Amino acid sequence: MFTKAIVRTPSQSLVKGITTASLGIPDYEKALLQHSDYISALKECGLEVTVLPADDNFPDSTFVEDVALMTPRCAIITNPGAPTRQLETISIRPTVNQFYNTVETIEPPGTVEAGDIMMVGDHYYIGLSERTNQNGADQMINLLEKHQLTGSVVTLSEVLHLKTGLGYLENNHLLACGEFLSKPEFQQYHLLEVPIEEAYAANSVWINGTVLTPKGFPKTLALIQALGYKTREVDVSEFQKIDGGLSCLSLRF
Ligand code: CIR
Repeated sequence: MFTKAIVRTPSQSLVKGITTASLGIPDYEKALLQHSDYISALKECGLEVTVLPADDNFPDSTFVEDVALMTPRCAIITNPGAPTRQLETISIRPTVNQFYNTVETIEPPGTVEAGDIMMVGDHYYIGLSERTNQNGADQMINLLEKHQLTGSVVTLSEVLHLKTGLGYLENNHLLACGEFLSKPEFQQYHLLEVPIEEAYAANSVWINGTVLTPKGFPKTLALIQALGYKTREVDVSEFQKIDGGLSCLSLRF
């Protein structure tokens, strides 16, 4: 169970966030409204939410998930692979320190963005991507093992982050899309195939029995509901325009 979440209000510079999508420029006012509804959804799942102020120096800083990994035993501040995001770690650290006695750090030349990390119980899958390198993944595995947790690497080539294409819904249920459907390491799970036209919805998030899903992906929603989960749709269209998904918008612990 999770009890807390950390989010950061989107900044006006959000419109300059890194993107590979061709969905247009985010509407800032709409993004603020959507972010506020996202916070409501987290609260509905029973989380106490810490809301950090917008930081206009960092267009992507609302995607707090990438700058820290919060485990039940320790927190690990990452070193983002995107050069414009590396200093986001400085402003998240004091907040992480408030909640954890043990805070570890990924050091250069290692890079890790925690959107590349998927937790399944005590095990953490770490995607090797354009943002997370082997050195960073090795450091992450060593730190996890230091705290009696385990990690393993997964290669990926089609998407930004590991969790862009995967969402673990607990109870052995794993949402997967594209290249992840055929990866040997995931065949042990009950794979729920997200249709390629709904690829964005693979990044749905289990929180205390409820699954948050992005609004507008009916096939994936039906797939999740058929398993008996309570669901809550959140419209995050403005974040999708800069490659951000539901999980990226919060640290949950
Ligand atoms: C970026 O490219 O870094 C942001 N525009 C999107 C980050 C999304 N984060 C995530 O998937 N965990």
